Amino acid sequence: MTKPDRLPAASATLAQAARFPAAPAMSARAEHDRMANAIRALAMDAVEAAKSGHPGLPMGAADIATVLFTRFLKFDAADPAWPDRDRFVLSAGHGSMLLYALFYLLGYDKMTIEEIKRFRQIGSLTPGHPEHGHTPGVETTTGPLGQGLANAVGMAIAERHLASVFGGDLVDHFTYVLASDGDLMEGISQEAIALAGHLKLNKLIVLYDDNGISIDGPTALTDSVDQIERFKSAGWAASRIDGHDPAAIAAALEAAQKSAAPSLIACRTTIGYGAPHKGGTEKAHGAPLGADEVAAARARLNWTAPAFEIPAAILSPWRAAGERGGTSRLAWQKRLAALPAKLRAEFERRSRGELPQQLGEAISGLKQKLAASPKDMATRAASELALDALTAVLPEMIGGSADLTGSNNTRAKGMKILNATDYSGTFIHYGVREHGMAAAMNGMALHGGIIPYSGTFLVFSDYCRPAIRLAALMGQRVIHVMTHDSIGLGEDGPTHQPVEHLAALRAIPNLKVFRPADAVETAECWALALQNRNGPSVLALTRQTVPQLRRGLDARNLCAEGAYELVAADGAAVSLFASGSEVAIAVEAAKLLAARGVSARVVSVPCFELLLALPHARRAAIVGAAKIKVAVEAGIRQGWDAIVGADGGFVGMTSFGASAPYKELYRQFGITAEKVAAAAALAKG
Ligand SMILES: Cc1ncc(C[n+]2csc(CCOP(=O)(O)OP(=O)(O)O)c2C)c(N)n1
Repeated sequence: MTKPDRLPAASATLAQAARFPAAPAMSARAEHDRMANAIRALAMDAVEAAKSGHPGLPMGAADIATVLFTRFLKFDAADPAWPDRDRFVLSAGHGSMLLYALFYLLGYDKMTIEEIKRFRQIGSLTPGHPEHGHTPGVETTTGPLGQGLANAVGMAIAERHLASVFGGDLVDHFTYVLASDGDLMEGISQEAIALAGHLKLNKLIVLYDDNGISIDGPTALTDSVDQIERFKSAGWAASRIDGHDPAAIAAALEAAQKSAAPSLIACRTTIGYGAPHKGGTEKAHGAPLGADEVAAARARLNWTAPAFEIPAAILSPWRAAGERGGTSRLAWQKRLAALPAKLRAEFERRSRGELPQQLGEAISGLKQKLAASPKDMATRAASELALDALTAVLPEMIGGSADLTGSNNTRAKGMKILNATDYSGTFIHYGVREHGMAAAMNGMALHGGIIPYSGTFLVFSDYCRPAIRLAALMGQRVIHVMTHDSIGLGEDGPTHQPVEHLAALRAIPNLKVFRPADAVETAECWALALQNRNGPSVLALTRQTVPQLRRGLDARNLCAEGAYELVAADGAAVSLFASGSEVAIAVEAAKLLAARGVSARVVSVPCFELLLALPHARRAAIVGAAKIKVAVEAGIRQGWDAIVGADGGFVGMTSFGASAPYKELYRQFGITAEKVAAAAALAKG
């Protein structure tokens, strides 16, 4: 059954007749064609004006988008952030003009025709690829192919989970994706579809723009995968239709909405549909069509309006479609208002991404326990302790691991598994799918109502990196627990021992990399990661036991400034800086130096980004005035110069590690208190 908010465009048009100039009577098909051609015209015009961009996808997918947005998608142009809207992810972000044209036609407030004319220009709402947080209505930043599809899996997980927690009256929406050949060629797509099929995310509907063309030419050059069979084998419902036939598109969408499995609709389309010479070829993919071809396409499409002009008779049904969901939204708001006050407040708190008050108590309770009975333990184990306390008061935390649960210590006490038979769980076994996990987490965070955290080895941050980068770009709170953070993992050897990873992660703007030294710092870093609302965090944690260095109780979060003096020394001649497991080595080195009559202080540096963001004077005070500075970290030096200076000493790694018990490795690679003391003696003051 068609839901009330999924009225055919023609009926919606009637409802709006009073507000827009009357449209001449025309058949539903003719109206559909004209509406779809409006997308095509805007895409051609904007790309032409920008002298760059991708007209092919918007022109090819215009029919799909028209049917979806005018008849199926639950949304309200007046409130692009309405929590229970259907999500639409344009995974093939190069086709951004499809979204911008839709937003303009549907009447999204900020998307004026001026913005369309400024496609790809500085400060416009129409950047080259869709950017979440920049353009209202863009659900996720896309461009790196495959990511959007995997984000959508996370959104669909979030929807099922929140529906099971808050009920279908409050959370009940579909997640739609438009994916291209490139999206489906990327490896991440396999992780994403396998996970979605396994979790039976039946409200996830992927429309595949099956045009058989990519940049180098026909996809037959490189690909012979049967996508229908591929998706079916992953547990999806999959069908193929003519992507230019509105009736077929609608029928497939109706079937997909009723499916018990996620759905793939492979829509056979012609890239650059309407362009008589370049359409159907790679020439329509990523360059302006050129004045002659645009003129020929206008003629072919029977589009007579001047550039950037949409006739009122065509704009009218589009604008009506933009308002179609208004009633649904109001009804939803009423249902929200009618909820018991406590439940409503909790839903609203979670939707806003606000942390509960109990967070502070949970962290201070843990710190009190650790002060009362100090514990030497691996920081991964300390993280589990923290998670036991945190997940008890933050039900929005959804944890997981990429098949390393026991090693990452990410499943806290009492956490139920989220699976296809029970979406109310809060722990996800992602399988050996680090990239898919990281991208799905982005989707959960973007959906709202959830704080996702993961688990894998730090060395596999490389497998997550493209998604972490996008989380940073989008300012999303996702938290990656990455254990086995150095040669300290020992016998697994150099394949598993991160060396360059801390530096590589610290290079990503807006990502916070925490490397706590002991159980107390781990609790503090967890609090900071949760409070880091506008960006992702990585917690780099040890496999091996480290001593509890913070013995007294300090109510303040000493990690909040990124670094602090752990061991003071009167008139220190030397400052030793270290992170994580090497802080204890620095403390031992300070003792050696003291025994030799050299006064040395120790600064623990759990987070570069927080330290380097401090006002200069504060940072200088923490770094201190000692002439000799030495840093120690079981990774490469890169990045430390910002703290110790180019002339400062450094004890760490300059090569890959090796396979051996970890204490031997520290000796072998010279990361010892003795070497740190020696480096202090050598360092220039
Ligand atoms: C991860 C990644 N690799 C490469 C690119 C560059 N790129 C943009 S579009 C595209 C492929 C285009 O083919 P398709 O996905 O079929 O899109 P269509 O030509 O149908 O628009 C490529 C390789 C990218 N955006 N992301």
